[in-house]
Amino acid sequence: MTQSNLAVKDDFSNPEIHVSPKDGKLAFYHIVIAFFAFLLGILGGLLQGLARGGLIELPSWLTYYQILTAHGVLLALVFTTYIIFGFFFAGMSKTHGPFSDGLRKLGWAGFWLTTVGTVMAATMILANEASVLYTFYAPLQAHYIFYIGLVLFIVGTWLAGASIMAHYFKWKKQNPGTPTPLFGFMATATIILWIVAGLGVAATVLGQLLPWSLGMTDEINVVLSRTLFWYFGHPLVYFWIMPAYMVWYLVIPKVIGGRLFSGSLARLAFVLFLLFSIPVGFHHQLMEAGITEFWKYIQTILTFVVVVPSLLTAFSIFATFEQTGREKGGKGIFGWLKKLPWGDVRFFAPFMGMLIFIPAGTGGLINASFQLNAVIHNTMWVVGHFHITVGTTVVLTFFGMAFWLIPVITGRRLTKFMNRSGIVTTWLWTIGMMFMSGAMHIMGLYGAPRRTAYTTYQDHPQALAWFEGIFASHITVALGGVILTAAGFLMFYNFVYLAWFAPKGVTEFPMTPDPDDTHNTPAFLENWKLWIGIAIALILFAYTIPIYDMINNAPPGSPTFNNLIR
Ligand code: HAS
Ligand code: CU
Repeated sequence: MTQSNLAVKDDFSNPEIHVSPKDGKLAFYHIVIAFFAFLLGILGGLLQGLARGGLIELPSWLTYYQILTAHGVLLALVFTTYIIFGFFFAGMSKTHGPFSDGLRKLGWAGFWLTTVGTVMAATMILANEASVLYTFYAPLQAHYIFYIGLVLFIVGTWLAGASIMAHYFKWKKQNPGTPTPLFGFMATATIILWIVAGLGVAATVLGQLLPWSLGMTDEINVVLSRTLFWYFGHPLVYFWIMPAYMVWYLVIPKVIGGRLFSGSLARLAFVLFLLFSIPVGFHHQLMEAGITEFWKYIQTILTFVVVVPSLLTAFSIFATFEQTGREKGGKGIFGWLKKLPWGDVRFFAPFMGMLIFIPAGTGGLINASFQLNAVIHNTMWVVGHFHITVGTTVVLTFFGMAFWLIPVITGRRLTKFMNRSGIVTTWLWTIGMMFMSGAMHIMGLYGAPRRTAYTTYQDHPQALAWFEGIFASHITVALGGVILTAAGFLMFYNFVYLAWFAPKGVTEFPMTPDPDDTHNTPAFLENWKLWIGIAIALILFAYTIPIYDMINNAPPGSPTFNNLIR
């Protein structure tokens, strides 16, 4: 960083301690892959929205399920994972100092392994040899290269995760008796969650799907493979939301010129996520045979427990907003709201994400309620639910983050023009999602199934109605999809500009200092052995007997069913 760069000032610059350039490079590579996956992913979304609404016909060499798989894998798995690790590497470098050469190399090894896995899986999807959707449910079968790709992807993220955790624990060892920086604490909780969850994918892929796709077995235990998938699949959604919460807890207070309400509460929330996010996968299988109602009931209760840390988060962030707004002179019940920096994309995009998470999280509570799950399971409602949770709350938070993180690591400036472009992107994304996800929710209540290509079910009146409503039809979904695609293109442009074309300079890495209550943080919150132990105990409690039953009382296995691909 040169003196002349430091002299360039605008609203967002702040010559503070920076991410070390070598760590920044590792973070940057992650973010580049994330946004290219994003671009391809949204193109898939557009095609599939138009095709499902009957507005276009796909060419014979491209199938609906192939695009659906590409869309889900590229956005839900690739975009999220890469941007999260990019954020973690940069944030750890900023808050815990530069990585040692050894640990950085481990991070790179993880990056390359994950990338090789991604390329293998993506190639098979493009070749129409793996149109198994992002949940890769058996008995749909993919090419064995797809499964090997998945394993490499997971193991690669474990290596990257190990590098981050080792960096954190090194700090902890060097500073005995001191509470660790919140960023490292939260990143570590998220990574432990991810590693423990990934064991489920490793188990089903290595123990079931891979041997089966290699022809070593003819049949597969479907309920077992789905259970192992959801053992991973639910913590997966927390792996997405926890880094978004990290932005809310650690970045937003700084951006709005305030301080975090409470550090201990934030730590407690993350410990609760670690404990209760995993033993809850059955809430995705409430309508499935082969799991007794008792175990569904237990996991449903645990699901309602894992809502608590999200409510703690809502409280903390709301309190931070009010505290800051009042400190800045906001009066009356809501006067403090006016003091928030509405014109700053670093705040505005995540804020829209938070706002939408209120109905989105409420939808989650509906899903988790057994009787209501019977109404919405396997309908478009669920697709609506995940487009406003991960597709809006998480994605808008990551958009907001990109506007400072990318220029920080590329040594550029976030300009006012880019800030405005970000605000427009946020509005477009939100409006597109209102149409699309709103229509999906309503159509789901009218019985429109998910995971289906264009069909009118032989012109059945009920199915035809799904194409007619003004506010709730496949046409509305497609319209929302077009607006979303426009927003997505704009975001990709923002990314390219911030990465390679913005003026050189210094952009602030907004990171709130650990709050005043940090020295009062109860020491047991830092006791990782205790939390990992309890997490494992809860998992064993919730899963041992049902999995034992699935294996020992298994019905005949299912033969391969692949008519989606052909
Ligand atoms: Fe979910 C299905 C239950 C949260 C993602 N979910 C899915 C699927 C995905 C997904 C991808 O029980 C589909 C998987 C598939 O392909 O089949 N979900 C829940 C519950 C929660 C929940 C109970 N989901 C999420 C999050 C996701 C996500 C987060 C991604 C990031 N979900 C389900 C169930 C299913 C399901 C069933 C299966 C359905 C089926 O049958 O297939 C809870 O964690 C939600 C708790 C959150 C809240 C909201 C708190 C509000 C906050 C915002 C505060 C706002 C502020 C601003 C501070 C209760 C934190 C205020 C300021 C102002 C000025 C107003
Ligand atoms: Cu879930």
